[in-house]
Amino acid sequence: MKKVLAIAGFDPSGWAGVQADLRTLEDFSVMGLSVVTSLTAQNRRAVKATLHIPPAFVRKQITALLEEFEPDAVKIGMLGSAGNVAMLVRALRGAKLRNIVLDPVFRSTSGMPLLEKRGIKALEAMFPLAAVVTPNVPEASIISGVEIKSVKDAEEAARRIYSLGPAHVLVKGGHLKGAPADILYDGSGFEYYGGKRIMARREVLHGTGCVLSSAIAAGLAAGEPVKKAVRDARAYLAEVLEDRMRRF
Ligand code: PXL
Repeated sequence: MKKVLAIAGFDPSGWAGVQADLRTLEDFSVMGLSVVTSLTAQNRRAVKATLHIPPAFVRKQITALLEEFEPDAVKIGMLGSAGNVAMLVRALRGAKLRNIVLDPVFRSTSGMPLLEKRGIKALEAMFPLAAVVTPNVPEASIISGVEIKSVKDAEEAARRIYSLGPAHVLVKGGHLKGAPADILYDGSGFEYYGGKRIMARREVLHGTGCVLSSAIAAGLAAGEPVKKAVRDARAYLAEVLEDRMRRF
């Protein structure tokens, strides 16, 4: 069985963070391993507080898992502190982990910082290790310095983020007006993923970035190329959202 290591925060609602990651990985029939970087107190509407796990303890979680398991892919989400970012860059390099999907989580929709300011800058050292980075529009703006109002702006942001070293950049267009378009850049061309906008309550949309990046990691673990892993992950997320709207 293929294995994916998810390194992310803990959300007590279970809709985001490592619990969402594990549920997604289970749906893709891959074994999920998870390391918690930060505890949050939140419901689906707002994050009330965070408690970042000290880097030395996050490292112990990773070391313990790598002693027994060899992950086929890694999903990285909320990291909390600059110290966690720096530690993880060293750990990823040292363990020669591959198929790294980096979701740069900076802030909750409700406005709570999920990564310290210094951590945002430090995260750039992780980009060259990533098979794909998956910023949404606000995150892509912060990383690239491009104010994104259109798909053209998103393309420029993707080019600039690519220059920081990841093999692929997926800018998720959900925050843009109009029909949502995600764009994937591999240094030579763009792949466009369109679709109809799924009109869901904010609660139902909570944690969608976590689900998408885990689903991409599951595809990479199974040996899929990034383009196909992204296509399959988006189809899976659409199914998850339809199901959530029916049931929750
Ligand atoms: O979706 C961003 C996110 C990621 N990880 C954790 C979160 C959130 C948003 O609240 O709590 C743990």
